[in-house]
Amino acid sequence: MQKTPPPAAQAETRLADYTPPAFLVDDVALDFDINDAHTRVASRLTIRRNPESAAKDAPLVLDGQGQELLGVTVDGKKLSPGDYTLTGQALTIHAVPEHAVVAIESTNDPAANTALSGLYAAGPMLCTQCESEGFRRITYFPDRPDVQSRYRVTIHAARDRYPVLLANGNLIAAGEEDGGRHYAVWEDPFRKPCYLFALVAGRLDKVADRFVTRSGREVLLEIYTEPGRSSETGFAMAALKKAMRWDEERFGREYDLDRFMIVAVSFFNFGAMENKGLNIFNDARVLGRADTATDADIAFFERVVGHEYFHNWSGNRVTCRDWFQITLKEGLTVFREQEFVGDMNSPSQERLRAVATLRRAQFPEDAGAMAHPIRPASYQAVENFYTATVYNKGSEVIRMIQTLVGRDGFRKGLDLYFERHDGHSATCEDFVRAMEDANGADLGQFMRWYAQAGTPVLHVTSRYDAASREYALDVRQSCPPTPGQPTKEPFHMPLCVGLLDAQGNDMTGDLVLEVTQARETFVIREVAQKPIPSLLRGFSAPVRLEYAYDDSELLVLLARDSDGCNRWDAGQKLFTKYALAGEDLPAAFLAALRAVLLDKDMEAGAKAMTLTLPGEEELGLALIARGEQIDPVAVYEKRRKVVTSLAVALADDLWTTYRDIAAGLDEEASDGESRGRRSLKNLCLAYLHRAEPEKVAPLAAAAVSGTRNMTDKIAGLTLLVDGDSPLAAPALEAFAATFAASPAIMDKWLGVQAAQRRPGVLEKVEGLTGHPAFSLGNPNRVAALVGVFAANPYGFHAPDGSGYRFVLDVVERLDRLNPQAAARYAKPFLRWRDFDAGRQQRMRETLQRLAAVETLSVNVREVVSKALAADQ
Ligand code: B3K
Ligand code: ZN
Repeated sequence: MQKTPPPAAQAETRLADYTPPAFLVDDVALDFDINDAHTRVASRLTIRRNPESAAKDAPLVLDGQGQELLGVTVDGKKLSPGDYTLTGQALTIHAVPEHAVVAIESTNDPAANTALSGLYAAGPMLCTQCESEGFRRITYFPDRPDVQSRYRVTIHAARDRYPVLLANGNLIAAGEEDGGRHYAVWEDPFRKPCYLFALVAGRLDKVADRFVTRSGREVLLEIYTEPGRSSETGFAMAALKKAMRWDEERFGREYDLDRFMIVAVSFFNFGAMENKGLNIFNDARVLGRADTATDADIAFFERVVGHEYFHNWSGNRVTCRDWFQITLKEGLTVFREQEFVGDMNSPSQERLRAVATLRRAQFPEDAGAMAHPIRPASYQAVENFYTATVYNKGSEVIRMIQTLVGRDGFRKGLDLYFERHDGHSATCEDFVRAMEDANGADLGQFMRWYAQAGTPVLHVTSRYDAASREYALDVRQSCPPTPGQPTKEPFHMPLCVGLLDAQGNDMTGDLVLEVTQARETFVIREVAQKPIPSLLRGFSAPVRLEYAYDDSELLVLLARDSDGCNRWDAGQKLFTKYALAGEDLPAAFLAALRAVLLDKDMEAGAKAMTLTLPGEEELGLALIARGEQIDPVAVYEKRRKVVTSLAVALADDLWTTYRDIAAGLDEEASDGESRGRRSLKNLCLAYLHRAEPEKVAPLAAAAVSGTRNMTDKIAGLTLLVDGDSPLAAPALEAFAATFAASPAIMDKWLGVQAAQRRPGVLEKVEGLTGHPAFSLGNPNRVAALVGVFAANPYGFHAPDGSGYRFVLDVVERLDRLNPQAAARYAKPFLRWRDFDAGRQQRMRETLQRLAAVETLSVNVREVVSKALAADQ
């Protein structure tokens, strides 16, 4: 028996260095023997040399980490130590024939696997997570997505402890074994890369349903949960059926196995995973009812269930050649998910949400020390690159292609892509080529979106000539430097515009201008009067738009633009301007906001979004765009001042709206429309709390104790805590007493306290790290407390640096358990250069202290070293 040494430090892996695998694996037979102390894995790999590899004599290199190797045979012959080399990273077998059967036995210890990558214990059950590189922690294997194999998986375990045994594909045999044990055999008929492998074993509850595909095949749908939670699966099951139907109707994609399973687990590093036929979900993203989850959680169930289901085509049937191509599946799948959520609810609101998310989460990445294109050129830890850039900006890039080739052309291109690459590993070039070939389009310059980082800026000016009735838009594009990319070439992008007359009537409809040059002029003819331009309609490109609107033009856009995005954005621009100037809102803007609030035709959810100010993150970016530095506490106070001025001015209408909605809203209802109405109701209450805190606090307390609706409870608790009301402590106590046994609900309780915008919040959060509801070993608990704290200017950005030290101490401790999760909390430091001098210094000092820790994981080391790198 050989014990493997720990992994050594890793260098940059580069896209340019890609070479095809030396060996392919056609068939994989895995046998898992689950025992209390460890799991024994016997694997049998049918391999052959890859004809496409130039390395004709290369040895067989199998990735492997965190296991003990028990033995290896090649074609039945046992290898002796001289036949192979074993390191902490790989098993290399020196002489292997063209075709061979390699059999390997190893053991691993799921209970000790705190990294939650590979096979691990998630509370009472065992489950797997393999993307990106977790399969190598289960067995020795060429762990790369361009190796695709057929899998047959046998699982043996004690029946009482592990009555349910699941793996990908179809169940082909099951039965009893001696000693109270049993087994199950699963076979997946589709070739797949190993990152889509999954296994689950445990005592699980189940709900089942069925779906008949458009070609008439019946599919068994199952959702598994920890005991006692199956009554919280209703939204997910409904969403799954809707997603299956929608993908048939919108994109002609049908499900391909007889069974589709979802398992909800309570220890998971992110939202969910699209393993073939066996999706594994973070329970916070799939389980809940109106009395156990908030509306925001519930909205996510449909989104994430759809997203993972859509991966069955965009990701699984056609997968990625290498991990630089993550956006090939993720950008495309986010795009599909957004289209789905829009069609199921409100397309315009979904678009606003997507744009707001991009600005809040992705624009800051583009401005930070790890800015990367949607397809990065290199990485140290690939897990650090599952980012808003790869996902959300990636989705915007797909959307731009749809705008450029049209909706029908996009469908043709997507069909061609699936037809050409089904069953294979593809690249971003393959995707774009299919779009070009199906449409006779030239997307050569467009490919720069895949290679250049940074948020481009469109500087637009306009000229109207009354005599010739011509309107000219002068468009200049630029893109700020990002690490390793001091200069950028111009992007090809669709600029969607409309022209409004002085009253706000649409004069032109949507015009799509194709911007390709650093500077160019577009002339629009037959324009009857000097228009107000509605620029970047639908947010047609992921850029920052600069146009010198005056306030009166923005008020017309806010009141009348037929484009929902620009109506909303006009309000956002005005809010930003007044907030940063530290001014009260002028009467005309308040009147426009009142009109929105009272509009009879506008959906409540859209009203809530229009009446919500840009967040602190976005206001900070607006300061950077002006060449200033950020004092996050000052930004928060400025934002708060505008909130208060709105609340005071519109108090009567806010009360009326609040009462009207409260009177008619069913506390059990969580459909899209009810969620929108509830969000407007609670927004009104939050505003009113600024204007009349004494009047609102009792209402907030009543919501915490008097309703069963979790959204309202949390909204109430948030107001009490934020206002430091005397009612806060008893409400927190009562809440904790009621929900102590529900960790997912207690996460919200932790989060409310970590979000308190008041000096001294750190002390509370430090205290809560000792509360039984908190645990460093569970990513959801850490996100609820530390993640929320890291976004709180009063805590994280406390001027004495105490917030920075707290977060990096957590990073250091968490890194020893779970490097992927730890790296996430180092990322807020990537933008230390954007803050005022005092904060810059403290952030840098804290980073340097962490950099001195020798045992850092590759994941955290990459973030820290890139944050401190000099080439910015
Ligand atoms: N593909 C997974 C994400 C994997 C993250 C690995 N660190 C879930 C998703 O995007 O659908
Ligand atoms: Zn995904």
